Amino acid sequence: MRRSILHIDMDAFYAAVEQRDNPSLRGRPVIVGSPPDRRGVVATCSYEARRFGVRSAMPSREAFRLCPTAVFIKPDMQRYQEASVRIFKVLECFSPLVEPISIDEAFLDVSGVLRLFGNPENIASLLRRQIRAELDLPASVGIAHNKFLAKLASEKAKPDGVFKMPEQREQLIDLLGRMGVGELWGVGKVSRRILEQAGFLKVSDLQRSDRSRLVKLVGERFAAHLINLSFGEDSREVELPVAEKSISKETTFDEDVDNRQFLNAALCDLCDEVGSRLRAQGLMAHVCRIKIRWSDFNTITRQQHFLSEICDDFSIRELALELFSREKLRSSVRLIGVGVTELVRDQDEQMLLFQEENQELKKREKVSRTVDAIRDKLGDNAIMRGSRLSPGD
Ligand code: DCP
Ligand code: MG
Repeated sequence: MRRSILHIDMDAFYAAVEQRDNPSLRGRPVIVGSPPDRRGVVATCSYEARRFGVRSAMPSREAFRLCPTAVFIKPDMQRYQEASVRIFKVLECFSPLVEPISIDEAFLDVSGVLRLFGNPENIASLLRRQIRAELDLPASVGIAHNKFLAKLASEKAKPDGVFKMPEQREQLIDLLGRMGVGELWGVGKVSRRILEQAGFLKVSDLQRSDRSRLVKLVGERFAAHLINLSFGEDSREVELPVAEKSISKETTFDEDVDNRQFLNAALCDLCDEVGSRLRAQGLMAHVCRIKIRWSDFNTITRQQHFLSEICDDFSIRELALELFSREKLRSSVRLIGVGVTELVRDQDEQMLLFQEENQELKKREKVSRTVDAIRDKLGDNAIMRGSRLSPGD
């Protein structure tokens, strides 16, 4: 049985919240992000500003050059977060299977509620109407039988619309075929360049490709991934959010410690434990946090995002040690701890496979998993990892 999947994504989310709360901004180009006279980037902008070529992640200075009449607004995350919580409450009225993807985006599997609410088009329109009524914000919804296609559909639905992917196979293949390879899930800048240089410009080039040639170019797994996507196939399921909010481990010393080398080593051990729990649960983490309790019981925490989601020990060590190195040892340390938060399921691994920056990460993950396996078999002390930060060191 085919599933019915909706992908919902709010339109120009931060900017829409600003326009809602300040009517004088409606209908005008609004840019949320750094001010134009500072270094920093655009978080998002209203569709009025997009007409001038302004985009997310563009330097604010450049945005100002493209659209000098725009109103620049500093982000107010708390208000966006509040709106997000209310949006997810609405989504949960329609299906128990809601997978949050970001602050303004989610997948819904509505296969089980069709009898209750009608067909997916009907659910999409009810849902958009309810978000409008309760939050006064525009949302777009894509409908399809899998996640990949539903996400493409919501892009086509924007702004403030609904789009359903064609059900007929020929029509679907034709629609996909006209897309650029860079629009496929998991194709980043690097893989796009490699594909294009080899003559794979459009998705139709992948559909028609000789499989072995593609395998030679990008490897077995990524080739399979690309071919599946080029025919609109994607077997990922809508998954509920990860229940566990964080994984952490701390240690209190028998006597307070002021030797940084000793503390670094203790921190590394904790990182490895956190890493192996993360992997054992099939999770990836976005944020690393350390905790230090000084001898006077004062306690601080410091945290930072990883460059991308990770689940290997080396990345945790690297960031934890860096966070720790920024702290002066004002007094001796009573307790030290490390944790990871903003956890997600380790399900997007193919997506990372082929991007250069991720090859090192993959290597780190492989080494970490090998160590897990050996420790499982032979006990925790079977391998000492020492203080290496990278498998190649
Ligand atoms: N965001 C950000 N930096 C980015 C991209 C996005 O801070 N590089 C923030 C601002 C967006 C929000 O996340 O409002 C949601 O991201 P989307 O990619 O969904 O973008 P928008 O909702 O703003 O616009 P769209 O209508 O294209 O979805
Ligand atoms: Mg959005």
